[in-house]
Formats: sequence, C-alpha cells, structure tokens
Amino acid sequence: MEQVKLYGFGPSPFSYRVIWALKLKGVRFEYIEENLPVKSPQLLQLNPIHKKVPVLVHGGKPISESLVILEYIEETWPENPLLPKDAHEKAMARFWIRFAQEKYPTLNTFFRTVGQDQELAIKEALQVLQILEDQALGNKKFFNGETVGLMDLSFGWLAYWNECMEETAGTKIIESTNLPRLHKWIKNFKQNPIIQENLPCRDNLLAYLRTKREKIVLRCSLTSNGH
Ligand SMILES: N[C@@H](CCC(=O)N[C@@H](CS)C(=O)NCC(=O)O)C(=O)O
Repeated sequence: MEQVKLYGFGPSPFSYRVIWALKLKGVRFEYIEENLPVKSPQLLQLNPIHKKVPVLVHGGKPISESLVILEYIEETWPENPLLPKDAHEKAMARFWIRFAQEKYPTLNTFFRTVGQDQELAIKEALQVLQILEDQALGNKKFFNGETVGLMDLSFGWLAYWNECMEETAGTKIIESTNLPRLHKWIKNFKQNPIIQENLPCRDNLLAYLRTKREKIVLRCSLTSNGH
C-alpha cells in the first residue's frame, strides 16, 4: 500500500474527522503534529492555498480540506463504507454534511461572544440544532442509520468539542431535555470504540480553549469600553 501521512493539529476537530475515517477503514498512516503558530515548511508546501491542517498525503500526493479528504478516503478504501450505497441516500448525506459545514460558524459563535451577543448566538445555534434533531437525525442511532458514517464524522465536533466549548464559555446548549435525540447521538457516537480511542485529551483541549476564551473575553471587554 502507498504511504499515507496525515498532518494534523491536536485540538483540531477537522483533523479528528480524518483520523476517525482512516481508523474506521483500518488504513495505517503516519500522523504528523503541526505546530500551527509556526507552520512547518512542509505544511506550507502541501497546502499553499489555505495553509491549514488537515492535509492527507497519499503516495506523495497532498489533499486538503477535511470534507474533501473524507470523500477521497471513502473512494480510495471502499471497505467499511461510510456513505450509503443508494444514490438518493448518498445525496442526502452530502446535503446534510454541507448544511453542517455551512452552519459551523453559527453553531460556535457562542464561544466567540459574551453577554447579549452570546445570548443571541445561543438562540441561533439552537434553531440549527433543532433542524438537525428533527430532520437529519430523527429516530436513528447514527445519522447514517445503525453504524457511524461520514455524516457522523462531519458532525463529530458536536459530540466532544462543543461540550468543552460550553464548559469553557460557561453555558449549556445541548441537553437531554431540549435536544434529546442529539444528546443520545452524542452518547452513541462517543461509545463507538474507534471514536472513544481517538479523542483528544480533555484536559489539554480545555486548557487550549480556556486560553482562546480568555483572549475573546478580553477583546470584547476592550471593545465595549471603547478601546
Ligand atoms: N475548512 C477546513 C478548515 C481547517 C481549519 O480551519 N484548520 C485549522 C485548525 S482547526 C488551521 O489549520 N488553522 C490554521 C490557520 O488558520 O492559519 C477543513 O475542513 O479542513
């Protein structure tokens, strides 16, 4: 098999999507941790357009953008399929993956705001989450059905990062009372053995998020004081 390398970053949910897909497929790969504040020459060469992780390198050829990488993985290693076979179901999975990607900024604005702005951000996030709860998830165990698929991997950050972001920002958005199906899905997703074994260290993630949050709160207070 041609060599597979993944350039990622510990706290990055986009990197974890790719790790999960490779692990679910049983693809062996070398993981290279990027130091994002000082990007390596390799990263700048492999992803000269966006200069971001994750980047998958297969047989020396780089692929960027996590959702593009997921599709590549699914096509290259068809074993343990992560997309439905049926063309319409596959199109629907892609529709929701795109929806989640487009709504990603709406879903995490609560972490980047304080006070009234944060209250509004939570309201808007809840509207999006309600759509996922009612229309994308329904009564299924996973978004794909009985097994973890690309939709689950794309929404995966909601199952772990969101919780840590809520904790850091001192709020709670997804609860068993307001979004019972999503809440259950988070449990199911984290109980999958591959996902469970491949999550960032919670303490490290919380420490990373706390530093980010402190900067955000400071910036918001300076802005509101007219600085
Ligand atoms: N749309 C990209 C987003 C990737 C992304 O934002 N990566 C972050 C880490 S979480 C990054 O590399 N940031 C470096 C930078 O913005 O300079 C994807 O899905 O792969």
